[in-house]
Amino acid sequence: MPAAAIALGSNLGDSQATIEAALDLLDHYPQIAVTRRSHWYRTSPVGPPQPDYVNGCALLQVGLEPWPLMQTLLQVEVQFGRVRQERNGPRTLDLDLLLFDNLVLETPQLQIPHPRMGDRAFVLVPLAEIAPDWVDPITGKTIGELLQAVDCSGVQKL
Ligand code: PH2
Ligand code: MG
Ligand code: MG
Repeated sequence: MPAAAIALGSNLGDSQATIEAALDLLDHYPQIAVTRRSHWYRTSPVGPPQPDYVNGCALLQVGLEPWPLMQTLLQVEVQFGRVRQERNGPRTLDLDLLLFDNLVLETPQLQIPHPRMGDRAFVLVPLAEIAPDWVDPITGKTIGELLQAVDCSGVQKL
């Protein structure tokens, strides 16, 4: 079964409870198994001024193609009250598909690896905890190597 890596984030409501409940819900889908979870981190917001985020990452084994998996993630966001407003603005739940095996996918609806993964410490710190040796198929670097190039000062373990 293919492996996928996802990022979870929230900065509205009870963020930690939301991302934990979202992972539990994903694990109950018959085609999805959550195999690893990172710790949760409090992170400084990137983008417009807004509350701090709680962020983390998880690894999944999936019996779904990338686009159906992405649609499932979007459905779960909506179930947890996600309303799409300002770009990069506050949200109750954000589920981003980061990696899918060693696939590179460039479509208008979905890009894999996630295009901003490599410069976001709030993604790389938790991802390096659970998948330090996963090779980014674009740069050929491991997640651990990508992490060394970013400033992690805004990311604190909860
Ligand atoms: N997500 C964004 C924009 N900015 N900042 C932090 N700290 N964490 C996030 O998850 C985040 C963000 C858009 O998805
Ligand atoms: Mg995001
Ligand atoms: Mg998103």
